[in-house]
Amino acid sequence: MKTVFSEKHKLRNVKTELAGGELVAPFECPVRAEHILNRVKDVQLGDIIAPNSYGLDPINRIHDGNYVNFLERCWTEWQKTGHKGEAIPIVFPVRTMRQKRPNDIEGQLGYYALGAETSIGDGTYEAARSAVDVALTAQKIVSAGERSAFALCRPPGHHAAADLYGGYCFFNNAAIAAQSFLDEGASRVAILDVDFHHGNGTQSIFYNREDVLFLSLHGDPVDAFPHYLGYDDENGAGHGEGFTANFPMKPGTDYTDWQEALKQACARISDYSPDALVISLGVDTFENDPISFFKLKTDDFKRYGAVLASLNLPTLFVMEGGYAVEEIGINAVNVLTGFEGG
Ligand code: Q9C
Ligand code: ZN
Repeated sequence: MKTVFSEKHKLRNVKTELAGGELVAPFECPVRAEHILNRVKDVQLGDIIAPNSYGLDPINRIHDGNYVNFLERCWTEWQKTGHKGEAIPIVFPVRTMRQKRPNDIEGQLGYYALGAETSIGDGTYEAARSAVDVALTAQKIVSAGERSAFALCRPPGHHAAADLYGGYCFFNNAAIAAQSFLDEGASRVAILDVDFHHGNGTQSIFYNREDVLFLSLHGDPVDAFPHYLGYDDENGAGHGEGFTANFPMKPGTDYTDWQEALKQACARISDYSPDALVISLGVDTFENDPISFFKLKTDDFKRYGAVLASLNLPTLFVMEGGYAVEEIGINAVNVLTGFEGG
């Protein structure tokens, strides 16, 4: 399996994450990608290639133009105010407030953010753009006929909605790749999100559509981020009714219970008979992940890689979360080698 990787991920290197009432070192950090890349090399998964540039058109198929523009100028505008720290939203258009975008940058940050944990700094936009190119380059490898490809994206994408960033995500790499399959002629694409967190961005983007089946296995929103989406009664709406499926699971869930949900999700995917499968690959389901509560073990990642392969579909893996940095490489690549039967 080929891996697509960009050194530009390093440009996303903010110093702060608001967590537990403190500014801490971000869980979503550059060394994550380095460990995964090193493991890809160690197991000789396949060629490692740099991305091509696809510009803004595929991004604009998924994201709001004003939102993209906001991300591009956010850091510059924030610096102009004279603030010393990184850009962090503190006020949001919540219940009782108007959903109108204000002019000043503090107002715009809250308008476009789903939370306050994801600081924006120098290089954030460029890194996020490169992650999209990584996803699209890998997507084109699969649409050209290879069985699978690995988009080693960083920053991740599945929490990003059409006009929302947060949960360490800016552009929805998996959604943009899925849309590209369709734009190149696919009739149906399935997105299976196995990251510990609900893929709220991806779900919202495709919620009313029948040409993308979205399925997510995740920590129950009553207990876990992103807190306000991912319940099992969210099944899609309008033309998309029946084309979203959620499998929320409780704290302490181990592979025995998790793989039952995976089996149900796989049955739904087979019934849908998609032309391509996109896996939002987060390995924060790992037992030692510092911010999650599932109990998957290192070998379990290999096991479920094999289950994914049994779907027998052209498959694009898009890297999402995973914060047990020491083990992230072995866990992520175990899914890929498991998929390849190794
Ligand atoms: N104190 C992804 O896995 N909440 N995003 C962290 C830590 C945010 C996760 C709480 C988690 C975002 C792509
Ligand atoms: Zn996650």
